[in-house]
Amino acid sequence: MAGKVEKYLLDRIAREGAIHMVLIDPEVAKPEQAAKVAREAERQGTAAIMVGGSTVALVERVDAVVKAIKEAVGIPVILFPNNVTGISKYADAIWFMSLLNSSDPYFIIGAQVLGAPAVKAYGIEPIPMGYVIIGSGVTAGFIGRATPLPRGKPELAAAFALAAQFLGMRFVYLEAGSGAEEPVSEEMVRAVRKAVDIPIIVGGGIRTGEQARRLVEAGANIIVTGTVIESVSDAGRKIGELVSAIRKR
Ligand code: 1GP
Repeated sequence: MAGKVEKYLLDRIAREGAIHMVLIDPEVAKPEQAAKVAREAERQGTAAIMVGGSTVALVERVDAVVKAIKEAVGIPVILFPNNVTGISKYADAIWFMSLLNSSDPYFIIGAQVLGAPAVKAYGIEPIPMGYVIIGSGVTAGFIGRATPLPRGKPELAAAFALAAQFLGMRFVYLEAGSGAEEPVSEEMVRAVRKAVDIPIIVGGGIRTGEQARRLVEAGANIIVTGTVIESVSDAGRKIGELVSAIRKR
């Protein structure tokens, strides 16, 4: 059953066609910086803030960043966990995700089993999502022991996404890896769009409004950016560029 945050996302996707999310890595951003970026993001029309990173080891850091963001903005905070250490009780929701192309069962179902009782006890809304790593996969691919999908094989991504949908996952995430040189190809997004009805999340290596717009035109519903927001001096301006590029005109 879809919860409050999921309904909110679906509603915004239905109204706006595609939405933007900022990813904040609690190992990079201090709580006050995270709050500042989140405030700018909300002002520019970003739909939600995701908190997570491939190597998060201390839940205290996740807690501090999530708390600071919650105090600063009204848009939901969704956890994007690398492991059980990514679960903060202060978040609204969690991408309850399985790294479908991992070669290690821990990242497919092991961490999920360990984390599920905490998600329930804290009352965090789980949103089931299939996660697929493409290309080099950067740190996420290495840590998650992924066998990354070749960039030039859109039909493989389509088959993974279809399997995710058939397994009951309600979102699919095509991940090029944080800081990837290139985002997932438009051709791949188009093939996945043809194959599935569930919303498609695309992230990794997206740096410009133009790239985001093209991915949305190919069929992406949620565009996630992290690195580019960390690297520019005017985060508000960059977020504004991304949000306005993907809004339905
Ligand atoms: C990483 O897809 C996200 O998991 C965002 O990637 O940091 O490259 O924007 P970037």
